[in-house]
Amino acid sequence: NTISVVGLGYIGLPTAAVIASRKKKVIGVDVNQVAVDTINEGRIHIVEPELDMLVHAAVKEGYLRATTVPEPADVFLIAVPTPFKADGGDHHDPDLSYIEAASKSIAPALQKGNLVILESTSPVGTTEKMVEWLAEARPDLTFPITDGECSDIRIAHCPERVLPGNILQELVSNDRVVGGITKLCSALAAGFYSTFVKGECIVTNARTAEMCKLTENSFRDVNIAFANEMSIICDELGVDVWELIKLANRHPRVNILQPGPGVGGHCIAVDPWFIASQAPNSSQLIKTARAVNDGKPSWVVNKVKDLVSDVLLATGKGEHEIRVACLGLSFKPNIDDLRESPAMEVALEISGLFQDKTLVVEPYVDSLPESLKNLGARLVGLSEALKADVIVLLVDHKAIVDTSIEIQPHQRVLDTRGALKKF
Ligand code: SAJ
Repeated sequence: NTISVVGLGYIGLPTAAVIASRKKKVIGVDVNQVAVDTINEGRIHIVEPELDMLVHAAVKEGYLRATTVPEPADVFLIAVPTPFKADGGDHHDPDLSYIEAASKSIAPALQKGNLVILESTSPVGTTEKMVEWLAEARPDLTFPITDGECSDIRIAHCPERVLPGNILQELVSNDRVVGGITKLCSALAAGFYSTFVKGECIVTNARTAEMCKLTENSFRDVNIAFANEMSIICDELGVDVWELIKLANRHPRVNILQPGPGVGGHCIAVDPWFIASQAPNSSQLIKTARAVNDGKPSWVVNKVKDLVSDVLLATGKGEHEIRVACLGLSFKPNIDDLRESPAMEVALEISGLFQDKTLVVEPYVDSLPESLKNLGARLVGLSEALKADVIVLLVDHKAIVDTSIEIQPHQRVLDTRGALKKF
């Protein structure tokens, strides 16, 4: 059995490596020649714990090989991005062009009996569209339409659910929702996953599987928005939101998530829009949650401005003497991914407001992004940052929050994650 994984990014490459580690022949396909070359050298182009060792072993033992041109296989797994349309303005419509391009690229390699599984997070109806794209490209083959009819090609959706930073473990241990175009497609796809997944593979139809993934991430976004809204209300009312949430969560049916400087990453802040874009009038709560979470970075920046004014008043210092320190830049703790990061958004705004006076701590990078450097922000160690007049904790990296910090009377601290040990 040969498995082809199309799209060798954060989902595709770990999936390819895990399957190859089970001594299955895997052909990885990606349009990025550099990624393909890197993988064929047994190295990786993304950051994920333990992935480098797994890929190295799989390539060395001959189970994993990458290419830019799809080749015949028994199972095709499509794991390409589904971003927003660039010209969408405020509409946030999903861009399915990567899925369309991937479908068209595998079409010439398809053979009777193949199973094609879409793993990319997709709006409802995308798997059905994939069937149309494939059928158009291969009129000589039959594709699944309704139950009871046999087709040459079997097609299903099985959304990935892994957490960046813990992908290799979750790929194997998480339950999977498998939605085929027909019952036979579902059963075949579930059978495929059960060869490397220890979690349960639960069968449904393609549209429900698509909606299930969007719902999981929207649920998390709405719950974080509630926590973020509570943090703003508590700040106004003089209540410690962290203590409040701990206490409320002692109720057996309450489980509030944690407030922060906003919601980042490539999924939680994106997927709710896929629902809102298909049902705009009925997605009021989902859209409001997005607005609350997207508004949090500006709230943090305004708090920092207030704290700076406070220091100026209390110390009589001139504005040019003030130093503001941002602790953390990544979109969540203990990873190096700065893309779509609310911490980065806050640090950029602060660096713009306090040019040449902003210090940044980010244990996971060797140098600051150009955008921050251009505003005169400096990458420093934690001990230097802790001497700043205003200290803003943006990411609860272990390396930062494990340090107890001693605050001088003239210093002000904004802990957006409720994680600093102060005394
Ligand atoms: N965040 C909070 N408060 C919290 C939890 C998270 O502010 O209590 C923030 C994080 O700091 C980060 C953002 O939310 O900025 C997203 O982080 P995350 O850890 O919640 O999620 P991701 O984006 O790394 O991964 C999510 C996961 N989805 C769910 O937990 C429902 C993962 O299982 C999905 O596979 C992934 O999205 C995806 O690819 O869709």
